Amino acid sequence: MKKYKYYLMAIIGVALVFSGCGNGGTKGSSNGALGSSAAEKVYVAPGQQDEFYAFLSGGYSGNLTVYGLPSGRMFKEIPVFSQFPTSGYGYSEETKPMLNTSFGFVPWDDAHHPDISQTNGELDGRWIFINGNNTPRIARISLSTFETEEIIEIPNSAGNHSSSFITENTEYVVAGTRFSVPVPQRDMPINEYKSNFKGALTFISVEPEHGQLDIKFQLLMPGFNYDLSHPGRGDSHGWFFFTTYNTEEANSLMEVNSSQNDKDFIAAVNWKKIEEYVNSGGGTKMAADYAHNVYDEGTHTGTTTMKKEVLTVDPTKVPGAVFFLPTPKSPHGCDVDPSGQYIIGNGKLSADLTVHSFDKMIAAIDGKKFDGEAYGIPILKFEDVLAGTVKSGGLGPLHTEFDGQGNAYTTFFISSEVVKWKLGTWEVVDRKPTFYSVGHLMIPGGNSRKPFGKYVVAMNKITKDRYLPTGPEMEHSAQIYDISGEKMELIYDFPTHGEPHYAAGCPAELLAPNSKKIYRLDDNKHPYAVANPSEARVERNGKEVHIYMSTIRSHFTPDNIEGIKVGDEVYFHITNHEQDFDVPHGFSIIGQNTSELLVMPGQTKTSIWKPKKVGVWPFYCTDFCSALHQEMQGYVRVSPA
Ligand code: CUK
Ligand code: CUA
Repeated sequence: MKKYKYYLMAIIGVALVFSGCGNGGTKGSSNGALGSSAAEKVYVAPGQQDEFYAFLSGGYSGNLTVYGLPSGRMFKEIPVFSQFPTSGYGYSEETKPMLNTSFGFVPWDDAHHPDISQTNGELDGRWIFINGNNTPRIARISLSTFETEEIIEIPNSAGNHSSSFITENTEYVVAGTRFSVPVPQRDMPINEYKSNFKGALTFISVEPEHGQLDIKFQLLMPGFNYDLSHPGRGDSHGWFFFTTYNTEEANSLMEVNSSQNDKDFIAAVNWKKIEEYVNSGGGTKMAADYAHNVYDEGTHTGTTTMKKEVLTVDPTKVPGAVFFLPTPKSPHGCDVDPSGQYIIGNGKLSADLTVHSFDKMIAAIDGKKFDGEAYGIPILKFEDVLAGTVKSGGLGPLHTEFDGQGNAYTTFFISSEVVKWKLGTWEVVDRKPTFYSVGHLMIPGGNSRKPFGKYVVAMNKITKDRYLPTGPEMEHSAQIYDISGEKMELIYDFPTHGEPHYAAGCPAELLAPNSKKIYRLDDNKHPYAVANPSEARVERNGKEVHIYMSTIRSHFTPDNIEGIKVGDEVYFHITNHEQDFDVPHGFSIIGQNTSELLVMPGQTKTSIWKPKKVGVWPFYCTDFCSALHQEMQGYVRVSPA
């Protein structure tokens, strides 16, 4: 309770100190006063392209947005967990299956942490993964097509927060549960949480060639909250680290009851050891329902498979596989430096950052120097694993990234700043305010062995006066700092979409050359595709009507459709026969409640329409595709049933 009071006092104190920033509308004085050199640094001239891609999670928008660095220009929103009318994602028959879960169709989620695939610990630019927090899911997105190719649901999990971080050869994408829950789920009193609930840490294998996901095993841990995670790399490759809070196992009044222990844990998991155990027949199969949704590029169609079983592992059955590292004050971020030597746990309720040493951890394990156990899992001694403490002088540390030059950058939510400090000496070398209340930060490659330490992007939770007012609801705000010098320099603000929690970035040259420009018509294996406009037709099968429709500038074939009756189920299968890059056609029909379709050249997309009224009803192309776009239209005649 004492600590909680201190925390409140700290917040109030900081609010007073920083009240000059933002709350009072002190124009000009608090905005980091940018000069013309900052303008030059972010200016990307018309027709020129950015140096980096930045992928920002959309938070409760459920999607992923793509920006350029240093310009801060937004290029695209990639729909992942949410329906997206702009492209018909989650509305078209081809993409609806991507949003199936064991709870039914769930067309949104809360997407927090993107991570780019790696080879030998360096970004390889093949895929980007992102987690859905709410209805636990992991998505894999192609960085060639920038489309969601796969979504796998995670059973036995709830609040899929310490996800989706990947091992250094993309062997696994890892998902940890925020909420511990009864496993398997069952009807039981909530206040019997303690020692009965479990926290699942899920290791999902990634097939090396095509990236297909498969749950390899779930480690069923004690009922703590597993907040964030990071892979080991270099020397620590083969390990994975997870911050925990609520080691008190409280089930209500969490802000007080889960903050009692002076230290929670970082859980260190030797996944290679568990992999061996599982490969030699270890683990227990458990009944579990979860959806596995795969989008096939050949047919341009998603399919859902419902899975029935998952392999679980009891950590106490694999000696030497799991240890707890005591870490002060409810740690949030769990970040491993590029060498893999340092594991940084940021206690939310602390001013200091705790840095653990991987080598010391191994030495302590080898020497069996334990300080008791929790549910059969050995606890290492804090002093034995501590590499150093960063006396930050900030409040509310959350996340840390690295520049590859021996520096770390940590965000402080309460004191609204990014603090730069040195690995090894633990001294603070610079600090810059953020506007305001920063969550994560991102350096391209900052989550790998080879960061590109030129810029850091701070993602701020509170926007206040940074932009022209748009009413009570503001978009969130990100800021770009030049970190190429000794001191950080704030060079740009840009608004973001949804709530970016984390982001991932990479050099443009890694992705741009491999970016797919067009789907080839010859490769289109969609069952309702037509190879050319002359094959367009209407087929009736009972009450189902299938319209095989072609689009090419500037007409639909067929464009006058008769013989449809009220009560029919009409499928418009639209194939785009354009052969030129970036010439989509759209399709929409009056009264349609399933959004329009956007069909890229070489693709086929399907929309269902259930006519309710007799009449002659227009449809039209929704994407301005040629000078005769407004001529791109047609009619459907609907007769009485
Ligand atoms: S996060 Cu998800 S609550 Cu600090 Cu990674 Cu924002
Ligand atoms: Cu096709 Cu407008």
